[in-house]
Amino acid sequence: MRRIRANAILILTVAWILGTFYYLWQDSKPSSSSSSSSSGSQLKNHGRLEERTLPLIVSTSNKSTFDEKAFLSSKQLKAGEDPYREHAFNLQESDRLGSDRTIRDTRHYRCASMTFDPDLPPTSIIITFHNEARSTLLRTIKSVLMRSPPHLIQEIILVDDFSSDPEDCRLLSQIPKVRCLRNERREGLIRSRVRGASAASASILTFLDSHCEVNTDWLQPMILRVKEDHTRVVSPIIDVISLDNFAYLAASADLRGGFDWSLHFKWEQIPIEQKMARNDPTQPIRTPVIAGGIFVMDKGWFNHLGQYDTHMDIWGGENFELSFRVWMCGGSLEILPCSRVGHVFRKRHPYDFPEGNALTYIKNSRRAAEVWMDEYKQYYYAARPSAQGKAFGSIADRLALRRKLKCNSFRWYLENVYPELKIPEQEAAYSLLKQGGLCLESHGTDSLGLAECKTTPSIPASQVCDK
Ligand code: UD2
Ligand code: MN
Repeated sequence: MRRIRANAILILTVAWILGTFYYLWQDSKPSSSSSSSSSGSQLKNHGRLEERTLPLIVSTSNKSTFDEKAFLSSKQLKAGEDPYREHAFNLQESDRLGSDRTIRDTRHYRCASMTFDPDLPPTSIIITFHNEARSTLLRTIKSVLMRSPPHLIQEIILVDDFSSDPEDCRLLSQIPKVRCLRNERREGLIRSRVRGASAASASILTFLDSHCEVNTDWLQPMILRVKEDHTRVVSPIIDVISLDNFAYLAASADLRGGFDWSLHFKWEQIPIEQKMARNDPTQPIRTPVIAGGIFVMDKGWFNHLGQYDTHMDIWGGENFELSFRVWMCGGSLEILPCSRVGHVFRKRHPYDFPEGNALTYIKNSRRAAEVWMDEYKQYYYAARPSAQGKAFGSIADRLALRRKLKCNSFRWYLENVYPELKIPEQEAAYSLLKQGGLCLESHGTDSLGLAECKTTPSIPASQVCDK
C-alpha cells in the first residue's frame, strides 16, 4: 500500500516538474504574434495566449510609449504662417486630419474578391525623409500598420536624412516595429535608401515616400508577384493626395510610366493594343519605367543588381537608372492595379540641394544616360544641351557592374520594352519642303526629290516648311 502511495507521489512530482518546464518553455518561445503587437485588432481576434504574450513583448521591446498628441502638437503651424512655405503642401490641412483617417478604397471592384496566398513572406518597409512634416510622416507609418496584415510587416525602417530636428527620428522609434536610422550628414534619397535596405532583415523590400497613405490590401498583391518571380519589381497605382486640401483622389488605372529624350518622367496611356488585350482589370501592367518612390523588390535581387548608383545625389534620375537596369539585366517592371497607395505630389522641392537643383539633376541623369543608354545617349544630349560638359563623376564601377551582369543593350530595351519611344532621327529623316502641291523629300542626306505631298502625322510642326 505504502509502495503504491510512494509511486503515485513520484508520478505526480514528475508530472508537476514536466508541467512547469513546459509552461516556462511556452513563455520563452518566440511567438509569431510578437511581430504583430502594434495592432489592437490582433488582440481582439485571438484567444488568451495572445493576451498573455503582450506584457512579455512590452518588457522585451524596450520601447517607451509613443505620445502621438505631444508629437503632433509641438510642431504645428503658428498663426499667420504660410501653410505652404515649409513643405510645399498645405500643412494646416494635413495637421487637421489626424493620423488614422479612413480613405476610399479606390480599387476596381473586382480586386476586392481576390484571394491571396496565406504563405506570403514578410517585408521591411523603408521610408527615407528629409524635414518631412510630422503629420504626413506619421500618417504614412500608421496607414502601413493599419492596412497591412501584421505578419507581413517585419519592420518599418525610417532613414532620417539629416533633418534639422533629430527628435522626429527618436520619437517615432517608440512606435512598435519602427526603427529609425539617422544620417550624420545629408546624403540624399538614393544613399539613404541603400542604407535602409542594407539594414533590412526581411527578404523583401518595400520603399515608400514619407508622405503617403497606403490603401486597402495594398501589400499582398505586390508581395505575391515578387514571391512568384523574384526578378519582378512592382509598383502600385499611385493615387493623388491633394496638396491643397488633402483629399484622396483615385488615379487612372490606364497609365504606365514613360519618358521623353530629356529624361523627363511622365505618365502615359497604355498602348492601345495592350489596352485592347486587357480583359481583366486586375492584371499587372508592364511599365518601361517606374515613378521611383513606391515599389517592392526582392532584397537578394536588389543587391544582385547593384542596389542603386550611390554616386547620385539628393534627388532625381535614380528611377531611370533602376528601371533601365532592371529591364536590361533580366528583370521586369510592372504596376499592379489592385494595389493603391496615395502620395502627395508637389509642384516644387521643399528642401535645398547643396549643389543646386539643376546641377544635381543633370549629374544624376547623365550618370544614368552614360551607363545605360549606349549610342542613344546622343538624343538625351540633343534634348538637354545644357547637360553637356557638366560634371558627373566616375562611372567606372557602374560600367563594370553592367559588364558583370551581362546586361542587354539599350537598343534591346527600346525594341522590346519601349518601342513607343520615337527615335528622333527617324522623325528628322522625313522633313519636307513644300511648293504648291509638291514636296521636296529627303531621306537622311543622300536622296532628294520632288513628289506629291503625303501627310505624315508624326512630323512635328516645327520641322515642316510650308512656304
Ligand atoms: C519622385 C518619387 C521619389 C523619387 C523621385 C526621383 C514617387 C511617388 N516619388 O519624386 O521617390 O524617386 O521622383 O528622385 O514616385 N528625401 C530624402 N533626402 C533628400 C531628398 C528627399 O530623404 O535629400 C526623401 C523625401 O523626404 C521623400 C523622398 O525622399 O520621402 C522622395 O522625395 P520627394 O517626395 O521630394 O520626391 P517626389 O515625390 O517629388
Ligand atoms: Mn514624394
